[in-house]
Amino acid sequence: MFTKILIANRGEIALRIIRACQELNILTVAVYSICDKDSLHVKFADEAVCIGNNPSSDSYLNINNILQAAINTQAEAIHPGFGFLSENAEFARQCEQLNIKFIGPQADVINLMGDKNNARQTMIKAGVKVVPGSNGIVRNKDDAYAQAKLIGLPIIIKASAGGGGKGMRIAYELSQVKDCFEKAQLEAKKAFNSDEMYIEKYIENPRHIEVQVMGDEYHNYFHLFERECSIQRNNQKMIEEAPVENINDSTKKALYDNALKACQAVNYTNLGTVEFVMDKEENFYFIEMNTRIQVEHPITEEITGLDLIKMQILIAENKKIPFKQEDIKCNGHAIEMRINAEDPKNNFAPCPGQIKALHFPGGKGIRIDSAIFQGYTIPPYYDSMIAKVIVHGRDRDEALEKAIRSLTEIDIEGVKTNIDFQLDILLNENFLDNKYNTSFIQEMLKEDNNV
Ligand code: MV4
Repeated sequence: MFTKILIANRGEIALRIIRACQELNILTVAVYSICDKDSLHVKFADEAVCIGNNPSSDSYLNINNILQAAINTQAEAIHPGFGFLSENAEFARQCEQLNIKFIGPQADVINLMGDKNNARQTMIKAGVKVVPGSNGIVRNKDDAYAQAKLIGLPIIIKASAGGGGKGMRIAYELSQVKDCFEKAQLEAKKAFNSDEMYIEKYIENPRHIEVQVMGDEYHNYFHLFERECSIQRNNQKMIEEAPVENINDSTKKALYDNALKACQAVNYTNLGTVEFVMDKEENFYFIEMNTRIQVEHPITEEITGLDLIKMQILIAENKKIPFKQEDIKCNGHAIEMRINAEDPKNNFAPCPGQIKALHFPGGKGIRIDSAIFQGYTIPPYYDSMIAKVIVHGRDRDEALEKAIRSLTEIDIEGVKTNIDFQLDILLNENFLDNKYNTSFIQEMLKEDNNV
């Protein structure tokens, strides 16, 4: 058992992890930047250490300062949350070397999955369904052209060091391929200091469906059903649902089998997410694996009844997962809405500032994961997500009803938010009918402009 864990994060996820630790009787160490000194994660943790100035590169991304804080407070483990250092293999490696348990998979696995081309090649070898595409790295524009001819258009050119949508270019015609490749490669070099590119067949207007997985140190692998994450804008998810109600049971079973195969292929430990794109015919393909706990993990908690942060800690303590796959049942339907301090009328520009008044919704099946309060000032240095509203109902209709009511009850004053925009989505006929894919928001905004 751990007696003390350091949480290398801030905001609602830091609170979420502190709460899980408290229920497990584990002491907590918060870390914070200057502007976060009065925040709730500092207040609720047993100890708190300032790790630097406001820019995340000086604080929440500062490996040395965080490790020093862990050493000074004698923390036995570090939970990285999501974002920041959560998928930094170097950080995980340094933790391993200091004999501080990194709560996540091994550094080698983080490293492997962080290289998206490597991940793809590993999955091909393991027999996981991947998108048809290049067999390894595409070196130059002539190579790209030859590959595009073989694969067939449209294609998507991706940076191996990318993921989450950065450094990607789509070519619909052969004549665009060389130009697209050079632009994508230049972007990748700038953003990731790596010019390694690979190419896939572009699946147009796909659904973005992911499977939550976990594995312990004893080669036991579990899936925790799927999440629909197609409501996104610029690769930022806005609404997620679990489970997916309008795909065949045989498709679901195949998704789980592929996700578990991915885990087995790399001896995956701790929690992870296997991402797929799916077309209208329910053909699905592996695209990436995320080696962290995700923002949208609460919807999986709601449908399974499991505490995923506790599972992460238990697995990190080298404990065997104390149940069987058949014991995990999917109950009802959950929806998460990410509330951001941003202005949908100004291209979703972040809106930091002080919360003047605050009222959160409540009732059965309504959960708020947030670290804001009346008088709190949202700093401009970090991302703009300030709350997650998570609802759970017996079925999708009941969850939708709770979702809409929640967003009508919620009141956040002082900063602009995406709440009304979220309501537009929830009340959209296609959304209500569960007929949507990753192009949903883009199409909704297009229609708006035509009025
Ligand atoms: C794709 C794809 C279609 N075909 N790959 C988006 C995030 C990253 N995890 C991978 N992504 C995609 N990969 C193939 N072969 C569609 C997406 C995708 C997307 C891509 C560019 C811009 C916005 C997007 C939104 C959703 C999905």
